[in-house]
Amino acid sequence: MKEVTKEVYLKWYEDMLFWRKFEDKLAAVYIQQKVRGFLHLYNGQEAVLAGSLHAMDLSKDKMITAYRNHVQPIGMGADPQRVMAELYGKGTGTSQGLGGSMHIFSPDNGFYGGHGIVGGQIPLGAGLAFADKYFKKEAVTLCYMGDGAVRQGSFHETLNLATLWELPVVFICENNGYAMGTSVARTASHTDIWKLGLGYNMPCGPVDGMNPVKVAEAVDEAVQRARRGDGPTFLEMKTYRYRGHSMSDAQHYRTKEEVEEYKKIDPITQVKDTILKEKYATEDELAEIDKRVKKKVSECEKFAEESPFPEKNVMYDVVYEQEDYPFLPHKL
Ligand SMILES: Cc1ncc(C[n+]2csc(CCOP(=O)(O)OP(=O)(O)O)c2C)c(N)n1
Ligand SMILES: [Mg+2]
Repeated sequence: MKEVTKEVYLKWYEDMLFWRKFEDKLAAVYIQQKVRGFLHLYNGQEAVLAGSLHAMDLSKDKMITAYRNHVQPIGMGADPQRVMAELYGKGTGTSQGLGGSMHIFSPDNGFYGGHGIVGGQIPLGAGLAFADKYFKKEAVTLCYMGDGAVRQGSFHETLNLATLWELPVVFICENNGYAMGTSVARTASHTDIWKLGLGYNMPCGPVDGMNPVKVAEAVDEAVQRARRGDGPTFLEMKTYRYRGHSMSDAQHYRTKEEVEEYKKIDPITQVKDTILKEKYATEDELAEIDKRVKKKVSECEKFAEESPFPEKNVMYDVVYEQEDYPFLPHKL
């Protein structure tokens, strides 16, 4: 694995803080009804993304996930201003404002969404990996899902074919404890989700999803296995989301104390503690990063606010690949 240097720690700190603050801003503007529809935030789960990115080759590897999907494309290299504009439904957004929260897409950066159907992205992730294998691209797809999604048939059908065809894919379950308001313990007779890989003869295991180093190590091993042609891996990242399922969740299914317990092992705090302990930076230098992050988030907000809404005709132009579809005059 690439060494986890001082620079990596500082990047992790800045990236994770930016993702957290970017989403805090989204929560604030959602309440002002500037962002509409559903909004599922990733706060608490950032180490899974930071560690994964460390193990990926961003020049060719791909990522696909569910609807908790705002910061992944940013991590993959998409312009955060355009991601925020997408959430505002503005014409400058990554999908010209027509996708919105659950459907961020940026294939130029290897990010393939953004899927609202629970488990819907799992066969698609295997499909991306199938194409890369078929065209001998030596690329690996990282396919993320929640703990609720592993109860879907699509998960089991996909794992079966992925091992049979030795596809270059890493399946990553982000077990944040709940599927909406339903705890993992209420959906199966055992809570070791990683063991589902055993039934498909797939290398699998649990990972501390609050620690980016642990995530990077596990994902690196899985990515290398996939890249050398030895097939898929299934990883269960033990993580936690601090906010509700979506913005309209009263969270009656858990206690405030439980949330506070997890905040004690917060990924950003863990990385900050290491930086200070190892003297990679001083408190003052970290404060400078905090200031830079705040400014970047404000710039995203300003860009989204000031961008125009898309022209109405755009909705006809972006749905179909075939340029003359649907054949009838359709412009407004
Ligand atoms: C096929 C399908 N069934 C139900 C829903 C409604 N739904 C949206 S999110 C969700 C929970 C999924 O939980 P999990 O997979 O753990 O992901 P998390 O939200 O925790 O990231 C459900 C049931 C849906 N979107 N799609
Ligand atoms: Mg969940």
